[in-house]
Amino acid sequence: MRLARALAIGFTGLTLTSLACLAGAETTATNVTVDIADSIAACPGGDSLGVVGHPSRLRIRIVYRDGSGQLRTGVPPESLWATVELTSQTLRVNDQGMTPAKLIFADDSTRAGEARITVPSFSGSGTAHVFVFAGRAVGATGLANKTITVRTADTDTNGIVNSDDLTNLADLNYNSQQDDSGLLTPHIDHSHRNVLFGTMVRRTNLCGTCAPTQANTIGESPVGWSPGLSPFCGPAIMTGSPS
Ligand SMILES: [Ca+2]
Repeated sequence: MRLARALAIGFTGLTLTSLACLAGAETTATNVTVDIADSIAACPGGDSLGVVGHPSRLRIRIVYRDGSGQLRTGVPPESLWATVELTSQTLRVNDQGMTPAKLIFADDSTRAGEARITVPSFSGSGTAHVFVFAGRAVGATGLANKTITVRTADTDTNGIVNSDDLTNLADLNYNSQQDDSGLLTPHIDHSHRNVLFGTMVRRTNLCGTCAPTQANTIGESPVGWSPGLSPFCGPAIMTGSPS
């Protein structure tokens, strides 16, 4: 068995949390490429309106490389996150990311360098400022930011599409014409409560079924508070050489 280095894993209070103590300072904006979707045409139920060239969800694609330019696998989702700050009173983010802005984590660890952050449900229409970060919530590295436009079939922002939303319906297909009612009607009764948020995979790189002291298990060293007094840190057994 190769036991190489211990990586501090973050806790908040007494609960394992999504905030990791990164080992080293490998997270810098120069190592990361970020693509943020724009001009979104959305249903609050996360369904697609089928408008070509206009995504139905806010998807943020991140490509993460190490200091040598190699694609990194296994960067945990709790180390890649975004916030969405609304810049229009008529736009809402449903169930996540509302004011004050909440952290929206990556769907999963990086695979071949790539991870994605998804915001699946909006209501209303307008603009928002998207910020993408790497690292801990306090002192995180800003990777990218962008102002995006979002238009949805939920005109009155009550979280569900109904016939009332035909009044003052937004230009959902971005063609500057009032020809959008046909895009709304297939989504009647679609609600933000239909959306599955997050991911069904694990939110950690640790192995829950491995024997103790094996790679990717929690180590035996004492735990303690980090110097910043925010995360509660413990050891994890990792493979590879120290860096
Ligand atoms: Ca239109």
